[in-house]
Amino acid sequence: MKTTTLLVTSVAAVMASGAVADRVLSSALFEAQKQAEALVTEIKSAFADELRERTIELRKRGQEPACTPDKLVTRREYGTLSRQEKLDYINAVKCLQSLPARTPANVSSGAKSRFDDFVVTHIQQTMTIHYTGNFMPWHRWFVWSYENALREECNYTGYQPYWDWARYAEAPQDSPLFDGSDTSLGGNGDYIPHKGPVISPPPGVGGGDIQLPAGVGGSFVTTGAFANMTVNLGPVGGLLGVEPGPDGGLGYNPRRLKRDLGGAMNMRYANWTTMNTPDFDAYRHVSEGVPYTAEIGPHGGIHYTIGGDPGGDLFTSPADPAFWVHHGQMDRMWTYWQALDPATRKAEIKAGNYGHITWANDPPSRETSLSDVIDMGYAAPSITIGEVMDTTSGPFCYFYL
Ligand SMILES: *[C@@H]1O[C@H](CO)[C@@H](O)[C@H](O)[C@H]1NC(C)=O
Ligand SMILES: *[C@@H]1O[C@H](CO)[C@@H](O)[C@H](O)[C@H]1NC(C)=O
Ligand SMILES: *[C@@H]1O[C@H](CO)[C@@H](O)[C@H](O)[C@H]1NC(C)=O
Ligand SMILES: *[C@@H]1O[C@H](CO)[C@@H](O)[C@H](O)[C@H]1NC(C)=O
Ligand SMILES: [Cu+2]
Repeated sequence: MKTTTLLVTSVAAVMASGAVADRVLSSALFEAQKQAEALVTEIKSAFADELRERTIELRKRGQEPACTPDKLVTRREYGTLSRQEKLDYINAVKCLQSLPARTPANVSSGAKSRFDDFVVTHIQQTMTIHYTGNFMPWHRWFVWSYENALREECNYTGYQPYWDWARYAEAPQDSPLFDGSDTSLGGNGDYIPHKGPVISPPPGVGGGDIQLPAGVGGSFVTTGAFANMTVNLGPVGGLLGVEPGPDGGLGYNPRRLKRDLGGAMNMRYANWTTMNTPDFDAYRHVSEGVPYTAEIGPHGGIHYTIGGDPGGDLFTSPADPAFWVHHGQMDRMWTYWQALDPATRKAEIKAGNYGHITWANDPPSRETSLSDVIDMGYAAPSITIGEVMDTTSGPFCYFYL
């Protein structure tokens, strides 16, 4: 993997040119993206070798592995799907939004659909699944469970697509994901003059208010496949000036989807620097930044790039269909980073102050363990962290193109 290490360094070097004048920024970004793609090619080939060797090794010992190269499925970038594949995905999400909720009304009276079951699970656990040791595995299982519901309950035959942030960083609103066409996941919000969001710590969490850059939308999504979509749950909090909905956000609060996509936030936070980190602690701190400082990493940066309501709400964000392609990319990054050193990184969960069961270890708590349960509530079955560390074993057999 020596060549890969070299390449990672040069990707970071090109990315570091983000401070140059706007005029040349485009070509620097283009170069960075090209180098990132070269890195991905190397990771994929190393990954394929590893899976093939592991399969041969296990068969020699008389075992038949559940995940073999011929059974491996791939998740793809949304923009690379065919028109029909995009429509199939959109229709499956709409199907999930039309199936009845499994969450009892006395748990969440706002949960009206199977789609909402996932939102409830996220709202209820927000404070114990972010800046905690379970963050990456929890969201991996969350996205897989959603993909599985689309397939099992809505006859979707594809796989969860992802959003390659850096690919469209200058204008995500014009990307195939959000361009407002009938194959987009809904367009940007209609433009209204506005200031960017101010993120504000939830009760009990340290840090101050942070002003973020504005996007070029801000109001209702009125175009594309999710035009005028109804959001049932939330808001809960995280943004200054947002009042919680009924029952702390779990009550019924129908309103129209808003977004505030734009290049400013995306350009500031979307890059591949995570690939260059030596251990999970460093990876997590680059990916998620430090809460309630301006360094919110690509994870937070892209959540606020979607912005609006519920996209800008830390708790309710999965109620925007864009959440799922963002977290697809989050999982893709982690999967690639793991593939750079599989033996260590598929076993690694220690992450300094982000490796505990409380938000940034505040208040201090024990370290997260591989045997800890990932609880999906009414959305899907639960599992342990140890079972989801590898996308090619346990319940999984997938990789990213
Ligand atoms: C909701 O109602 C069911 C019975 O309908 C009951 O078993 C359950 O304990 C209730 N849950 C809550 C959170 O009140
Ligand atoms: C999925 O396909 C099965 C078998 O054809 C059918 O019975 C079911 O209604 C379909 N489900 C949905 C949500 O379309
Ligand atoms: C969405 O709502 C807007 C404003 O009310 C309306 O002009 C538009 O036709 C609606 N679009 C769809 C697809 O319903
Ligand atoms: C990548 O983005 C992060 C914010 O997400 C930023 O702190 C970092 O400096 C960027 N790295 C490069 C090399 O531009
Ligand atoms: Cu989350």
